[in-house]
Amino acid sequence: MDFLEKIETDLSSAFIQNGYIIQPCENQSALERIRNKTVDLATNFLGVPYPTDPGVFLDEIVSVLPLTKLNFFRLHIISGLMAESWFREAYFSCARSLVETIVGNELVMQRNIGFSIQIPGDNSSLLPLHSDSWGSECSPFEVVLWIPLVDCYRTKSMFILPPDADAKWREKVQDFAGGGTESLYQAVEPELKWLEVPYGKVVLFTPTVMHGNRINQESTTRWSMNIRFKGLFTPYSDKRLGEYFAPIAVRAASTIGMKFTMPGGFDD
Ligand SMILES: O=C(O)CCC(=O)C(=O)O
Ligand SMILES: [Fe+2]
Repeated sequence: MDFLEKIETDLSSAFIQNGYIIQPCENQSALERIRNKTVDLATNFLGVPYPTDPGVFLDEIVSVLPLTKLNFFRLHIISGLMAESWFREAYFSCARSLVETIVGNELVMQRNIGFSIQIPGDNSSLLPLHSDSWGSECSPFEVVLWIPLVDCYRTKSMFILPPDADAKWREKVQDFAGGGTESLYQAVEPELKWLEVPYGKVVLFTPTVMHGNRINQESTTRWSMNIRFKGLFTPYSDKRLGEYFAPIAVRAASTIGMKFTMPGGFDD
C-alpha cells in the first residue's frame, strides 16, 4: 500500500533517484531576513557600511575581507545567526513542506549551523569528496537542507554522486585506499552532478552518497548554509538527541505515548 499523493510520490522518486531535490525557497522573506542578518554581521565585523546590494557585497567579499581573518569572520557570523531566536524556524520554513514530504512531520533539527564561505582560489576550507554516513557519527536517515546566499554553480557550488553511481563506486572504494580521496575523486568525476542553485532556491540532499566541493574557480565567493534534519523516531548514531539534534515538531499522540506508563498490578 502506498497512500502518498502524486506530488509526494514524484518528489520521493526524484529524491531516491538523484539523491537531491532543488526547488524554490518556500519562504522568500525568511531567506531574505537570514541573508540580511548575515550581511549585517559581516559589515559589523569588518567595520564597513551596509551595502546597497547585499548579493553583490557577499559575492565580492574578498575586496574587504583579508583571508587571514576568514575563519574568525565565519565563526562571528555563525554565532550571530545562532543568537537570533527566529533563525532556526526561519531556516526550516524555507523548505518545510519539502522536508515533511521527504522525511516526515515529526522532526529533529541539527542544533549547529554549517556555514561555508568559499573564496575563489582558497583551499583552506574545502570538504573533499566524502559520504557523511561512512563514519559512525552520521545516521543514514539524515537529510541536509543546503541553502545558498548567493548564486551557486560549477565549482562555486557542491557536487553529488547520484545513488546508482554511488552504489557502483562504493564497492570499489578499497581499491583507492593507496591513492586517497583525490584518486577516488578523479575516478568518479565524470559521473558527478554539480548543483546549480541560484539564490532563492534550496537543496535537500542525502549525505549517504558521496559529495563535497573543490577549490572555487569562479570569480565570486560562495556563501552557503547546511543544517541536518531527521525523523524524531529514526535510529540515532553518535549524533544524539538533545546534544546534536533538537526536536522541532512532536505530535500529540507521540507526546502521550512517550509519557505513558502502565499502571502496576495488571500482569496477572
Ligand atoms: O557545502 C558543501 O560543499 C558540502 C556540504 C556537506 O558536505 C554537508 O553538508 O554534508
Ligand atoms: Fe557532507
